[in-house]
Amino acid sequence: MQEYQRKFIELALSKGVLKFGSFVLKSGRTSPYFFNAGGFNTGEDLATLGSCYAHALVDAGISFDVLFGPAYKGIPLACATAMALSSEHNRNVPWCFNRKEKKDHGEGGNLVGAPLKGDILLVDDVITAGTAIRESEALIKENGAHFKAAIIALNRMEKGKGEKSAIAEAEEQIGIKIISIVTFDDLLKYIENDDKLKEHIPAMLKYRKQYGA
Ligand code: OMP
Repeated sequence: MQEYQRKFIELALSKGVLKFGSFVLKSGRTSPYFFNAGGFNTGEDLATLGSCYAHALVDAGISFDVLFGPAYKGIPLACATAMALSSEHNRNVPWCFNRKEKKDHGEGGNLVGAPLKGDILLVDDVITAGTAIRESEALIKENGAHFKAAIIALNRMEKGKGEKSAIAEAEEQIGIKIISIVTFDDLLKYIENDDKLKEHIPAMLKYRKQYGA
């Protein structure tokens, strides 16, 4: 595991973003863990988070023209990533976001920031069934841009509608590459080496057996 991945998991645990217990997901599955990105709620959290997204992006070696943060949760994530790419990797990339409600005065439209043009990289927190990402796909297409890739914080590595992972299904159907800061397996590796968290391993393994892809 890379240093930024360890740092990310530690921040998520210390902020209660990553919790163990019993949680009903949007899919109806009952999961032994939950990731709530909204808990990264201070300036320092956001700076660390942006740095982790930027590291993962640079590691993946993906080229793109514009970072896109889908409303609402993706907005601070794309902003923090753009700032970290500039301050830590000397890459000054344009970024933009959408608003959910259309504005008919002032500058109009539902996009704010840089023009949504060229190869788009979407920044978001989690993809489970891929519902949210498909809405962004439509918006990107409407604007004549090319949806190239997405980066998320956590890849839960779960089955989608069939036997393949939801991520693989979304990658195939939308024709994009999806990368993540950490995966379910990274998380498992981390908790295996943590005396306090070890107790959650059986439930995590059981869940992976049932829903893992
Ligand atoms: P999709 O739009 O189906 O891809 O699901 C993404 C959503 O799952 C997120 O926006 C959350 O509402 C929710 N979610 C989490 O945020 N964290 C998790 O660990 C699991 C879920 C989930 O419900 O699957």
